[in-house]
Amino acid sequence: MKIIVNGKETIINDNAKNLLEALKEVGIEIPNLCYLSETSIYGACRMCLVEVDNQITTSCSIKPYEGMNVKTHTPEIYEMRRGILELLLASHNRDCTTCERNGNCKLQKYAEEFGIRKVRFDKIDKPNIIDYSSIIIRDNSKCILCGDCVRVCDEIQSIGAIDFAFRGFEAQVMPAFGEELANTACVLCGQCVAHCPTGALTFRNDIQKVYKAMEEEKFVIGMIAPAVRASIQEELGLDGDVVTAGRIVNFLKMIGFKKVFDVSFAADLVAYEEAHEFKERLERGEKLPQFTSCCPGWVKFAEHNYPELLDNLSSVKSPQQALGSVIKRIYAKEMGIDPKDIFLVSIMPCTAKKFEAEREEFAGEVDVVITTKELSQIIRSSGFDLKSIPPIPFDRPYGLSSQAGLSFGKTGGVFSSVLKVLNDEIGLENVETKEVEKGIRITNATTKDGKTINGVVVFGLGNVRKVMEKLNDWNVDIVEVMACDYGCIGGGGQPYPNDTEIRIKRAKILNEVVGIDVLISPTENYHMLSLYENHLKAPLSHESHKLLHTTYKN
Ligand code: HC1
Ligand code: SF4
Repeated sequence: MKIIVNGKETIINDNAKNLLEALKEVGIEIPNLCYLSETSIYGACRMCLVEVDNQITTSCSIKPYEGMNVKTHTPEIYEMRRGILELLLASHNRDCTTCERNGNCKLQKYAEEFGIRKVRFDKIDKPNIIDYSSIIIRDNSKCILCGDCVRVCDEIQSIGAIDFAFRGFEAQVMPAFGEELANTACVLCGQCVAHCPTGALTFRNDIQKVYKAMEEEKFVIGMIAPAVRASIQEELGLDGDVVTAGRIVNFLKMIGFKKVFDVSFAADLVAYEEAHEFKERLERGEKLPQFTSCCPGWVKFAEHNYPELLDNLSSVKSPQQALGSVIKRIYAKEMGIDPKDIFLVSIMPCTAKKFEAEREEFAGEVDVVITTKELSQIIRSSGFDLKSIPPIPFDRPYGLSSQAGLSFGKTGGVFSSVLKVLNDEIGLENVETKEVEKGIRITNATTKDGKTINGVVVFGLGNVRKVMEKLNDWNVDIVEVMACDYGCIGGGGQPYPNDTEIRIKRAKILNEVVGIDVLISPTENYHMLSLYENHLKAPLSHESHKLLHTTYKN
């Protein structure tokens, strides 16, 4: 479609959702604070004002039409945007230097870009009440009422843990009845944090615990999740290939970590164990469909919403907890170290992993979880230039992984790894996948002896509710659930921005990283097989149950 943009004929995408997106595609980024491509349009911030056929209107809420005459940056619009920013800043806690979002806050960025040095309006101090009840921290004095968190939590995650309360100057975002977040159905997915444009929603920063452990001369071990290597370069200016992980391994060693292992190793282990669990359930015809259980946001969601299905969750621990268990109970013994002297630092893209490590079922396995963002803070504050640190391999034996293990970091990775193991062990034919809608995929396969397996891969907890309605119709045997859109690469602990566009880019990077690995299937991971030979005996053995399995209670 042809439109006029700032006096120039411009061809835009006919299918663009709105003018704001159409303009972005032709290289004009319209400022906005409340627009999310994934949710309904709210139109609250008014920053995306443009002039269309001589009328000022919001570009997020108007559909492009043939021949429309658009002006994006007139002096009038510029002044209006400045005015909006000043009004927002007048009622905003401007303690920027000590804010978790210092340096990557959208409001701060616009204040700089629009050259705002003085706010004309009187300062309105909002009550500075901070909710520290969970790992997701809410500070209403930094909230600009854009509603991004409310829409993500409700429309994408179908949880509605937070909403608007009160009116006018009193308006706030909070859980119902002023409850603390810890007492709500929040699953700690961090998607509200990922989409908050300011520091109103952040997550607990645990960096100091790492330094304290080093100071106390603990045997500090790091383990890096698959998805971290697809995003850390966004903050560090690196290329984002597999070398990134090797440089991080070397960096962590240089600052005092004794060993650095790969969570993808444990992903192989989990896929292997989970495939055997599924095979057994299939043979017995019980506890089907089997749901994956590596995503702690999903596990918490199931506990709140589908307690009757908890037995259907795979009893295999997540790779984070499985590796924690192996390190504290097997590695410590082999190395002659008291497990109490080991301090295990898990580096994750996910905020809910902090919660998972603190669940009482997993006590003592992982000592602290830091996110990709926190790792980047450690690297940046150290002054090291990661580009000049040569990559070194992960430590053995828990540093070897297959393509399958690495692919856990994005949607579909766990399911395809389980399929790979099943294919190696019982043989699969006619594997076909189709996308039902964004976030829901169905795969059908047949075993060599003629049994059909129907699998579903789903991301986004709102989509999970839809799948639950279809379990019988689709005759589902196995389901992979990831709470965050596109899987762990979109986790709440990933760098900002953390939107669909960047998640698709991360998935591509992870694919490239995965492609470099020479081992294809978990069954080829010889260090994992040695772990069975020397300690676990066999999948689902008594030993592996003790170390690798758990139960989830309502
Ligand atoms: Fe994930 Fe997992 S894939 S849950 O996203 O199963 O966080 O990356 O580490 O435990 O391996 C996260 C990623 C991660 C676990 C694995
Ligand atoms: Fe909602 Fe997830 Fe934020 Fe909790 S962490 S409030 S569930 S979006």
